[in-house]
Amino acid sequence: MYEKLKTSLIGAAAVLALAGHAASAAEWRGWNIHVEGYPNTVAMDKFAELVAEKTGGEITLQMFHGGTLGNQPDAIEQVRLGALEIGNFNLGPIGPIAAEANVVSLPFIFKDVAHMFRVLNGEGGAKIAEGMAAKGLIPLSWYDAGARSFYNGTKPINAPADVAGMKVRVMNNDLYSGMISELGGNPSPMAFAEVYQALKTGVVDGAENNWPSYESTGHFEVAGYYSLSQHLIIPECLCINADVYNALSDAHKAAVKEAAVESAELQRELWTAREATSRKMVEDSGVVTNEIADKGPFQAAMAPVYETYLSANPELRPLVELIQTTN
Ligand code: GTR
Repeated sequence: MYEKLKTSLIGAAAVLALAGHAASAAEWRGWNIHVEGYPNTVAMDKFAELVAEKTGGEITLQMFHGGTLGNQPDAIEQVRLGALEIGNFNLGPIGPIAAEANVVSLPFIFKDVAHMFRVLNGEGGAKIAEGMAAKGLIPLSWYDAGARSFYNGTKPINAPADVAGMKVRVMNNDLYSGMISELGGNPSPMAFAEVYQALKTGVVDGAENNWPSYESTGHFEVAGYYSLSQHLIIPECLCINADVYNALSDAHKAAVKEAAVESAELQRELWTAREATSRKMVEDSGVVTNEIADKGPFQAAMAPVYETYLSANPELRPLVELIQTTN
């Protein structure tokens, strides 16, 4: 009897000690897909530094860059489930989980990056954040990911007919597969890390991304025609597991939020500079860039993509309209 009591007391003490430890010092792990020196990588490291500083070391974050903890769709699940606490995610692969967040993946929905940030900073952003939070992911701040354009290894793209018959890699999201199909191409959803090899060996003919990712991945070496379609302007989040965030004290919540906002400010500054240097770098190395004089036919071809999204989510029509009417 006494022995039993002693054992359970020791057990209880251990539990209390562990709980005390967890409350006084949390160690988080964060996921990022990008390489060293990429704006997001630098900004996530800054976030980690600021979190430690602003919480007096009570919360520390170890960042894992370069997608070493797995591909993006898997990492999103890990953060939702709490196996990881933090991630820098593109909203593209979040869309299939949270329909509100998928609105940003409708091709040509944003006029430009400034329009996207005006939406995110208003009612539209609140609605998107709410949809994500309901799925276990809280966006603490928004990162810039510029505009995505098509690239391939054979020719400049000027009209949808140039995409016809092309096998094009897309991120995992049916809206992107629909987008390529409507242009007459064959969509090939694939993880980011596999795209270089797929382009090189001809498993796909082309892909689409912003200047910094086109450059940092080396895709420009194996797909030398970059055509400025700018069909997608997708924001990224600095996201946290909802339960982890909701369990924080008010002071820690504020510290983490502030750190995320400062990290995003840095990311956007670095992003603007990197877009220019990446473009210059690839053009200097021989990439052929072309503007698309008339994007109208690309936009017109997207009507069925919008219809599919809206018929699956009729309650989100006001959100689409809000974005389209935001100046
Ligand atoms: C990049 C983005 C990554 C990832 C990648 C992709 O621009 O920053 O998070 O989404 O594109 O195409 O998979």
